[in-house]
Amino acid sequence: MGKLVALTLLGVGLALIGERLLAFSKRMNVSREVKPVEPGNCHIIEGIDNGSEDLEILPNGLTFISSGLKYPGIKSFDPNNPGKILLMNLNEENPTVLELKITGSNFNLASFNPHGISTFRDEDNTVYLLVVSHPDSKSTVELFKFQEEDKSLLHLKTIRHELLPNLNDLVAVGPEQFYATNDHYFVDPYLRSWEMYLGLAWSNVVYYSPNDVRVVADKFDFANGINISPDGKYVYISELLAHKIHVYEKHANWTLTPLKSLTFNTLVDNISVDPVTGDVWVGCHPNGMRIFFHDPENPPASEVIKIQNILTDEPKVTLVYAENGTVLQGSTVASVYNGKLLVGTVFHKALYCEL
Ligand SMILES: *[C@@H]1O[C@H](CO)[C@@H](O)[C@H](O)[C@H]1NC(C)=O
Ligand SMILES: *[C@@H]1O[C@H](CO)[C@@H](O)[C@H](O)[C@H]1NC(C)=O
Ligand SMILES: *[C@@H]1O[C@H](CO)[C@@H](O)[C@H](O)[C@H]1NC(C)=O
Ligand SMILES: CC(=O)N[C@H]1CO[C@H](CO)[C@@H](O)[C@@H]1O
Ligand SMILES: CC(=O)N[C@H]1CO[C@H](CO)[C@@H](O)[C@@H]1O
Repeated sequence: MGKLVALTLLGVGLALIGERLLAFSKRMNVSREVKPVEPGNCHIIEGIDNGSEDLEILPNGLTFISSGLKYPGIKSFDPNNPGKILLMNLNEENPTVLELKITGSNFNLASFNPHGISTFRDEDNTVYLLVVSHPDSKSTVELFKFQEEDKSLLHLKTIRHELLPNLNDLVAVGPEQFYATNDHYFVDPYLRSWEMYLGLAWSNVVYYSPNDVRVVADKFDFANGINISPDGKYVYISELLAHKIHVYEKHANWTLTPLKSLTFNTLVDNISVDPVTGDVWVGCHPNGMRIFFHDPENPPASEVIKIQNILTDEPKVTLVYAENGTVLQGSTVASVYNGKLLVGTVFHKALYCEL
């Protein structure tokens, strides 16, 4: 009898693991090939080889790019140097990149590991840059003031909180106020891998301000990019391994209520919103396995989608760029300014296109 129970339990256990592994390959979308699509004149931007994980374009065309991410399980071509914030001016005819100097007495540059970024502009036009960083595998939000005169970032503050253990991206709603995604629940690298394999969907979104911090949305299968509509009324969240973009309504008390979700045939990563049209641009991974398990012979492809009229009953989805990884590996983010498109990647190069 005991043996029968043990065998039954073993069978059930194996079936469950089999089911989870099958589900894992679907969540990773392991077998889709990519047919090339190009919007027009595209070229690789010189001076970016080691990632352009997140980028944000200011209304005046100045662009911040985070580069050099080191993240568990993800490739880095430059594992021994700290990350950087790069600056580009999209009004230039052939925009070039420049590394921003970082100043501030309490900031440890050697462990700077920038990930998601967001800007906030106050009434005096001061530009604050908020950067998710992973010093020593931890999660912080670093607050900087952008000083355009000498192209530098003055470090003002490091924000840490127990509700911000595994940060990925953030969207600023004030200099010291933001919504942020935690892409995992477990901090321990071993447990976090199992969390991903099993699809526990314990990742969440947190609202942060100096005197009020709370979880405002949860149960995501890897909450990734986050952004806000130009009128500030809606928050968009990408759920990477569920292939979904969620639209939430934002209330005056900062709570979020779910409005709708769109499902895609690709892993949706970082989100940017066109400040003029409200269109949503998403950097995507058609094959998640190639992002998490890098093989130079089979590099991860890149895809960019544009979503128009996301709030209506019939949003229009366009595949704007697709490439199998020969040119651009692992696109994470895409953003537009004045007929120009920038596409960033987790650990590879960055692309500039004239639309
Ligand atoms: C990327 O990293 C490699 C390895 O450290 C380095 O040789 C190269 O100069 C870096 N490229 C850029 C543009 O920073
Ligand atoms: C926040 O505002 C919404 C909409 O007005 C309301 O439904 C909700 O109960 C409020 N929540 C809290 C915690 O105050
Ligand atoms: C990617 O596409 C290029 C050009 O279309 C082709 O030459 C190359 O073989 C493809 N690579 C892979 C890995 O499919
Ligand atoms: C800002 C942001 O969401 N960055 C994410 C972009 O995509 C990569 C790959 O999934 C993530 O690791 C980043 O966190
Ligand atoms: C090949 C594959 O598994 N494709 C799936 C990717 O994800 C979308 C959305 O969940 C599915 O519709 C595809 O079948």
